[in-house]
Amino acid sequence: MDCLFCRIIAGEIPSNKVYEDDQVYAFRDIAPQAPTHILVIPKEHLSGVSDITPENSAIVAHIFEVIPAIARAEGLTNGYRVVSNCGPDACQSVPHLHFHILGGRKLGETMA
Ligand code: DGP
Repeated sequence: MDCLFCRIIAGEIPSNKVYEDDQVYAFRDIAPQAPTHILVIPKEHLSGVSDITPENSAIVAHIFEVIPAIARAEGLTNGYRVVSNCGPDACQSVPHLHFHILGGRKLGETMA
């Protein structure tokens, strides 16, 4: 298993967990870009958004149920941003599908 996030899910690499269920793991980003910066990942290895298909997309729906629950628990009452970088042009650095939750301050107006 050479995927960093699979190793985090397996507990081989320590992480600051904020949520876990049978399908999803969420933990604090090691290099936060906002006061709250959490990564939400499926336990199933998918390399990124481009790996989502009709056969596996239920996990994405579940992740998007988990995200607002995490945001509520983190007190992000004034809003937050959800980002998923996909591929080299988007500067994806870890090839395991993940959604960034960014919040805790007024974020920038531009996304690129
Ligand atoms: P991206 O660039 O969209 O692929 O985001 C990958 C994120 O993963 C990046 O914001 C930093 C974070 N990250 C990388 N390695 C680790 C790690 O070992 N632990 C944690 N908690 N986050 C990591």
